[in-house]
Amino acid sequence: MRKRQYIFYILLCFIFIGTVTFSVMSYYNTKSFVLESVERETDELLNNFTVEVNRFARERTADIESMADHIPYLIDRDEDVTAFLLSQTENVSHFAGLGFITPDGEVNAADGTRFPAQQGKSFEIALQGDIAFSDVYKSKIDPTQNVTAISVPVVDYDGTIIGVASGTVNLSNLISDLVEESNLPGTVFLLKDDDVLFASDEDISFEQTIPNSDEFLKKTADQPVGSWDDSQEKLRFIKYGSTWNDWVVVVDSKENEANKQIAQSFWLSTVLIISAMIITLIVFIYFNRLQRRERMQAEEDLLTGLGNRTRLEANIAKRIAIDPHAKATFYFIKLDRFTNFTERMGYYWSDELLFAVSKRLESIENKFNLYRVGDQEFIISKLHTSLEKQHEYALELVDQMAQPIYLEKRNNKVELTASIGVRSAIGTEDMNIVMQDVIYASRKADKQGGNQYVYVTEELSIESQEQRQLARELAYALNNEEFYLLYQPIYSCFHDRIDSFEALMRWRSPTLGVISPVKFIPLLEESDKIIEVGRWLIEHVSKQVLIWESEGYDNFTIALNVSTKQLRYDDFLSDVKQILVETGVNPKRLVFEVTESIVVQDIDQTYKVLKGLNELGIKTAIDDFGTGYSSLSVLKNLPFQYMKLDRAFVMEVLSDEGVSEAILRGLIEIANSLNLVTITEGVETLDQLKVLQRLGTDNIQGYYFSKPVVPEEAVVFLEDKGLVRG
Ligand code: G
Ligand code: G
Ligand code: MN
Repeated sequence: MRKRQYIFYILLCFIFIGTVTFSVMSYYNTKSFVLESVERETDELLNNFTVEVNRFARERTADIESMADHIPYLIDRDEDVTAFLLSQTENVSHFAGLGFITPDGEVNAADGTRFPAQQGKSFEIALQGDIAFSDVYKSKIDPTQNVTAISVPVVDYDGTIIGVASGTVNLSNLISDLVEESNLPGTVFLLKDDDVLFASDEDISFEQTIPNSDEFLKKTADQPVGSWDDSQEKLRFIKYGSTWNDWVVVVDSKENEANKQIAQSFWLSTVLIISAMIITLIVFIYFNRLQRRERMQAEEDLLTGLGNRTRLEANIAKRIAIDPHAKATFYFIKLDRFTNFTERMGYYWSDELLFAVSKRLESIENKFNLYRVGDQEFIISKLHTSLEKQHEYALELVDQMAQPIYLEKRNNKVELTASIGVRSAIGTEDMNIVMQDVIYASRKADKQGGNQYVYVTEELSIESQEQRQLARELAYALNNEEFYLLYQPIYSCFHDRIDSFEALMRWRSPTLGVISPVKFIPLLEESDKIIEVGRWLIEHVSKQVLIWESEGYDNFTIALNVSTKQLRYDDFLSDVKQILVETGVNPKRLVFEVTESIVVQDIDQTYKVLKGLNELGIKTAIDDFGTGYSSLSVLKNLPFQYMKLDRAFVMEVLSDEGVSEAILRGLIEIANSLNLVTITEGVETLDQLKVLQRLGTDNIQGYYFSKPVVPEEAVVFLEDKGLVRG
């Protein structure tokens, strides 16, 4: 479960990271690809421009040179030169103007006009025999044009220079044409000596494009070809190149169409990442919900839909995490005798009933505070209220649970009650102990008859813990041989001597000391250990009989106590039979005592067992008679041979003005008429003894003769005769 969860989250993370990485990479790839191609295009463009400019200049220079070759033939007649120039103008349309400059500096233009040469310096150079290129100037013929003059010396046959052939060219026009052809995205500038002579877009000035133009110009002067880094904008290339006669072409790719591609890629990546995020989030939420639902189901009781113990623990843990000192009160509700109902009605109807009970509880308490923690066990966990309110609430619960429950499908009412344990606790307390305490309290309420609540006080909590410790230690007592028996002598009035004993169990715990059976017998019964311990007891007593017999005593019996659980145990009789066979003890030496309060619970069953014991030769006694709630008919219907009169009557026989005496007399009379031998318990003084003797009891047991003692001490009593005289 945990592992699966981790794998899932890791996978989800991988997918998410993968998608994001892919998107980012794809964006950067596209970007660098686009940038590269834009740069390449810009480079190509620049290259084209410079190559074209250079070619153009070469061709025009060649044009002028061939003109210069011709002129000596025509030189004698001015008109012929002018006509030739005119014809050349028509031939080579690339010139803004053509002319022949005489050595004295007069320009004979193709259109027949004459004027002094404007570009004296280049004229001078040409007159010296070199080809010269002028600065840029405004054309005389068409002042809107900025032109450059190409001057070539005209050499006569004899080698003398007779003038200069000159043509003016407009590079701006050339670049402008090229720009139109190239579909340039961006701007092209043509610079010559600090001047911007051409811009492909009139709306964009050179200063706008390159703010620090001085630096730029310096760079172009140092380095004929290069790029200008404008760090402000990454998606832009500014490249420049120098051409013929120090013209500089600048290409700015700012408006490149390809930039859109980058933007597109950017958006695509963004959309991808956002989608991945949303999908991851949705999957995550979905999975989380699924898990929560799974967890909720695992924390829910199928039958009632209430939370189960797991949820209770989780909720307690949550509450403690928020506030370790938070106080809460727990009400542990156990339905009384519910197993009886299940046995009688079967699982179907007991489920129906449990469901109805859960609905009843929901009518009292918010569902979130309600848990079903066992078959017929519920817990209400409430925030702490005053002690008074807790008691009020517990009482209300008892009341509500005692209201008959109507089962619609069956159309009948079921009478139910509950035993409730209540305890409040703060978060820092050990919840295990808290739960054990409320369960203990509920069981106590059950033992006290059910249909009530028991509040866990500090003392009760200690008692509950002691009981648990006792139970833990008791589990090993039998194997560790910590049980032993004491024997209390019983005096026979008729024989005037001790002729029987009652075997009484003791437990010596290594940690807790000697413990009374009043404390540990109920615990043994709860854990069913009483069956095993009971077998041990019968066996042990049988062996004691054999020992005493082997020592020569043959005038005694030993009584032992049989508990409810033992008596109800299916194999009880066969166990007893087996012990008789194995030890070979004479059953006539044994008396089994059964306390009055338990024989009434299931008379038929008790009858069978008692009868069975008698058939084996074992006598039976009804113990503690007179204080239980049995009716006298029990005596009529059950096969007893002895009646043990409860200690309570003897205790008050001298102090309650004859009441106890009257009851004892009556009981002894009944026993006599039913042929039951009487044993009166609890005689501690001679005065008590005398009253009992007068009343005619058959046997007497009590401290007057002896407390329960070890077998070696007990057996000595068999030798004494004439214990009581007078
Ligand atoms: O000996 P003492 O007074 O502590 O005995 C207390 C109670 O424990 C008595 O009611 C007695 O019947 C019961 N008891 C003592 N020994 C045994 C025993 O071996 N088996 C059962 N079932 N009860 C015993
Ligand atoms: O329930 P049952 O009868 O088994 O109980 C017997 C118990 O009564 C024994 O544990 C024994 O210790 C106790 N007992 C026997 N005689 C006397 C007596 O004279 N006084 C008191 N207080 N207890 C006695
Ligand atoms: Mn007894």
